[in-house]
Amino acid sequence: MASVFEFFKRGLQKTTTSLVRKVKGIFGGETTWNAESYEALEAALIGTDLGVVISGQLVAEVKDRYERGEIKTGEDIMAVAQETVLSLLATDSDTPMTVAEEGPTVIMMVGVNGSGKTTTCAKLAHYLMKQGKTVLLGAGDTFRAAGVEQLKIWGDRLDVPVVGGRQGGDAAAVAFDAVTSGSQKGIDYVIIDTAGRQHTRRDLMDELSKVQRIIGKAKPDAPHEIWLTVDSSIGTNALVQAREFGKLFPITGLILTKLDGTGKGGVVVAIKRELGYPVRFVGLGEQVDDLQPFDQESFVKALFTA
Ligand SMILES: Nc1nc2c(ncn2[C@@H]2O[C@H](COP(=O)(O)OP(=O)(O)OP(=O)(O)O)[C@@H](O)[C@H]2O)c(=O)[nH]1
Ligand SMILES: [Mg+2]
Repeated sequence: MASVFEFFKRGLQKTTTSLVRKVKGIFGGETTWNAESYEALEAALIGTDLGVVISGQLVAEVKDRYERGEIKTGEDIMAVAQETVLSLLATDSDTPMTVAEEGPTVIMMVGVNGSGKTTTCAKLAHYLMKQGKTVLLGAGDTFRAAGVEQLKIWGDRLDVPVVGGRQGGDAAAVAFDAVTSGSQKGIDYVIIDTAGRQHTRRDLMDELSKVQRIIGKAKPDAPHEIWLTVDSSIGTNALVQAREFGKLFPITGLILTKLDGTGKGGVVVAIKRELGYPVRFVGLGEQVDDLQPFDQESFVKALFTA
């Protein structure tokens, strides 16, 4: 079983390799460090989508330590980066996930088209089942022709019951039925998939609020968690998406998907720092096992370890 650190290491490979190569290129020779090197370092850090603010703070720290004679190699820089980013994030105290006192805990998955909602519902079901929990999936994407079918295929594969409706049917009704069924069957977790939507579409956002409201009719304390999936490969745009979604919708956590395919893994740090949403899980591939609970320390270490 791979450790959490190894999972992140693998997922962040593209980001880290590219950063390490650049840092070696800048600081590998015998040259003394000057304004030009710092500028190049800042550009390399911004390239990982860590964000301008954090990148700037990091460079200032590196410069300060170099001038005090404390560091002199590219490896030292990575160590400083690791330490500084961890201390910048240290004040974050993530709200733990809310779990139902009685009956199923209901998690609603929301996000823009193609960000990984449906796949994440399946991965999450698998993860919870490995912890000995029972799970039921609600196929609330009645919008897209294959939306319900896609989740049912996952359900069959994982041997998880799926409550689904017709295409074009009422997503809120499906969610209601899923939560009711989960309660009746004594299921631990009900995970509700929803149709992809842009935050700019007010009508679709209203529809999503309705799904949330109707879930509350089926079980008054639900939904317990509303998770936004964001595709980390879009880098800084993921931050914009999370910010805009958060303005319209009470999200309680983030799932950062597709971290495996991107050189922009630093965006996780930027999102945490700027928006403060707890990152619940990260997606590191297309398989059912490729979902990892987020752990800040392992993540930052993996990000800056060559
Ligand atoms: N590499 C990689 N691919 C992923 C990950 N998560 C999802 N995908 C892929 O991204 C594509 C879209 O995933 P879906 O789960 O269908 O996304 P969605 O948000 O449900 O999409 P819509 O329902 O159309 O809005 C699929 O091909 C997934 O296999 C991940 O963590 N890593
Ligand atoms: Mg989907």
